[in-house]
Amino acid sequence: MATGDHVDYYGIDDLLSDDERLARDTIARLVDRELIPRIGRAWLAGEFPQELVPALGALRAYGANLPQEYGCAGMNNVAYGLIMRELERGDSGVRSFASVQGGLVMYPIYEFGTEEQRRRWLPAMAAGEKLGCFGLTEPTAGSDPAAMQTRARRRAGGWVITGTKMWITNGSVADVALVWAKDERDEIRGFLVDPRTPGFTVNDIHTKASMRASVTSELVLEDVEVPEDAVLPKAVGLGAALRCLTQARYGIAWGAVGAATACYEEALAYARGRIAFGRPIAAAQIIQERLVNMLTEITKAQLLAYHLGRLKDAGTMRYTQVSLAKRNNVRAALGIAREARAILGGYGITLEYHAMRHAANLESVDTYEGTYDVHTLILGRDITGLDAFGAATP
Ligand code: TGC
Ligand code: FAD
Repeated sequence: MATGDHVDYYGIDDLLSDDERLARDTIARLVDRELIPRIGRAWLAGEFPQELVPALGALRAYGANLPQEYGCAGMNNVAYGLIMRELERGDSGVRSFASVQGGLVMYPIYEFGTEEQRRRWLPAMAAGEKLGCFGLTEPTAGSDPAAMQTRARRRAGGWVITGTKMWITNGSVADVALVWAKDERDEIRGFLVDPRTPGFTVNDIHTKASMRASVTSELVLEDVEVPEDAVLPKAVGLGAALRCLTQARYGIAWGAVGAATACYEEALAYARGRIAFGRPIAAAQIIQERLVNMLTEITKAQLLAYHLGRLKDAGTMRYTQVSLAKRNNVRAALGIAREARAILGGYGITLEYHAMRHAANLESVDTYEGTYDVHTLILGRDITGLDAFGAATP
């Protein structure tokens, strides 16, 4: 299916450039042919569809909004968002993989790294030849990353890092881990760590009932020695880590629209064909109301993502605006996935259909990259000027 055929009640397609449509349709074709037919089985088996990694690299889908001089696609942020949307129409785990690779590892290398670090990593990561993970969260510090306990101590010629990172997407497939740690002055800094370094252990988390087609790991660092050139020189302070999150959250705001689209379209098609009480269930007022509510939420989410993209391309986007879109679009998609599951009746709980898988995945998306509550408090602080997070409340 060409993606121009997907739900677009307000004609947002007309606002896109040819290049943006091309980026969208190229990824959409891959998702339709290579991902959707096999994702249910991979998800059930708890397998990340690794075979897509080089294909997405060949299409320059990783870090697609970074410059061409580093082997990236050099697209604008709307095109990048459309790529995230199409990937998540397939599966949130696959979008997650690409978000982490591009938004959480390539972006900080580009933004905070040396020219040598950029040249070493970005072309290979854009091609999918090298993979990255981003270690910020810890077992006892998720919403409040400033409370991290991982430490980096200076030694002659480099640093020694000790700590544990939890829930790390791409952990065991990564060639490089961006690990955030506090230095001796309690300053948070970012380090590019080779997972093969002695003292670095990766344990995959196998008990997930969500994001099953994504690799999620614990990273344990016990006196891991890294050279001086492992540090990202401009990644200093919590603000640097949070700037990376803004990139990934931006992609999630778009991605959630993809998952919601898949669920809505599946439910609409099913409702038209499913006969109950002698007529299609789509003829029932309650089903129509549900579908209309889903369509309305998708349309609102599409408009938020689209305009956020234009703001980002204009260089005026604020991170609080990203919070609003991430919070709204993910929660809306979660509601749409649950409604779609209900319209599908008993069939809706199987993996032959997609709604249940999307709903289960979206539980993670609602939590990671700042929970719904955390984004409420970020926005609450922005509009009231009062901090409701914790002890620092004035
Ligand atoms: P706070 O005072 O708010 O911030 C410190 C400095 O950073 C600035 N800032 C940001 N800058 C850019 N983007 C953002 N999103 C920013 N948020 C804050 C802020 O202006 C400040 O600058 P300055 O110059 O005044 O120093 O620090 P806080 O400790 O009060 O932070 C609280 C809070 C809740 C905002 C923050 O810690 C937070 O966002 N918590 C949620 C943690 C989170 O989202 N973790 C995600 C881990 S990665 C992940 O989940 C990957 S999932 C896979 C995938 O992405 O697909
Ligand atoms: P907590 O912070 O303990 O929150 C628990 C609950 O308390 C939540 O409902 C939260 O909203 C609420 N809460 C917390 N503080 C407040 C407050 N002040 N007021 C009101 N309510 C509050 N992290 C990475 O660093 N890299 C990754 O690649 C990564 N990938 C992930 C992949 C998956 C599948 C998942 C599930 C998580 C991933 N994470 C990753 C971690 C994710 O970012 C965290 O789970 C998230 O930030 C929440 O932290 P937490 O789990 O510690 O929950």
